[in-house]
Amino acid sequence: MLCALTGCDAVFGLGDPAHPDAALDPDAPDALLVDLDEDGTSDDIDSCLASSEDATGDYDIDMMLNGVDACPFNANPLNNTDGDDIPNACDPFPSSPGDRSRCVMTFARTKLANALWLPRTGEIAWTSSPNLLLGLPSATGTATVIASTSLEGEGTTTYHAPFRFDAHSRYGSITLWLRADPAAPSAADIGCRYMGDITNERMGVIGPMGLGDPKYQARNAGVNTLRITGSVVTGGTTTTVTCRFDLNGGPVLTSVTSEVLPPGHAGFSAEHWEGRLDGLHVLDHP
Ligand SMILES: [Ca+2]
Ligand SMILES: [Ca+2]
Ligand SMILES: [Ca+2]
Ligand SMILES: [Ca+2]
Repeated sequence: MLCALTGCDAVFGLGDPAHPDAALDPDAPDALLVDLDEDGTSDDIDSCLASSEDATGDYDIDMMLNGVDACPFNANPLNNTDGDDIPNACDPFPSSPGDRSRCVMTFARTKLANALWLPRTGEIAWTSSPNLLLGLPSATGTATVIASTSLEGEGTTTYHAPFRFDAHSRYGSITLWLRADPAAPSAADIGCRYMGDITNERMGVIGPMGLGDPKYQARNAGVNTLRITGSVVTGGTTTTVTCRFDLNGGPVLTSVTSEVLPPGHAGFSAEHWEGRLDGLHVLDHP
């Protein structure tokens, strides 16, 4: 059982069936705060801001609903080297047990998506329609949304994001932000960026020092699906940031660098290119 140790409800924030009104307990601190996903658990103690439809969908059509599928975007992964709850195909640390699925978002409820993913000042919002977020930058602009609240869990937090994109030009980028300033682009923003230039595609950690440890790949006009897996350690000062890129299901390229971690929230940017995001799987590793 995927949820035997922690309980699916706890991991997915579906509420405590033994204490259905726990979030409304007047003695609880910060009770009656915002409850974006309307599951009865206020955002400040809700480990997963996703709708019930997100949990009951089956993105990869493997007969395991998203809410209990430890690998929600990969059907029937076979191997699990470390024997933890997460199969290798979507395990950010496949030889280190302890990874846990924290939340699966598929943006099924547009009202929730619009409340959680807010545009940055001066940038274009991603639009939500059922089951995707769409980033449509202008010819010269950037479309960015940043989560209105932190999605980080204990220890290391990993974001696994399957993008589709349409590269109209040689120049453009898709970025998964690990921590970014919700108010405005900042030199301290850090994330995982895939970008095209005239001759190559580059991918790596984007952070205060620029694109750290970039990996290069010859241009391939046929690339149109991209999975970015980015991990960040919570609460550290200088630590390791890992970005993993999987292009069209092909070779996995990994970029690792050490950064001073700024405060900030997860988000997404599309520059020049149209980006579509089908879902977001958040994992933690206490
Ligand atoms: Ca909630
Ligand atoms: Ca599934
Ligand atoms: Ca594993
Ligand atoms: Ca692991």
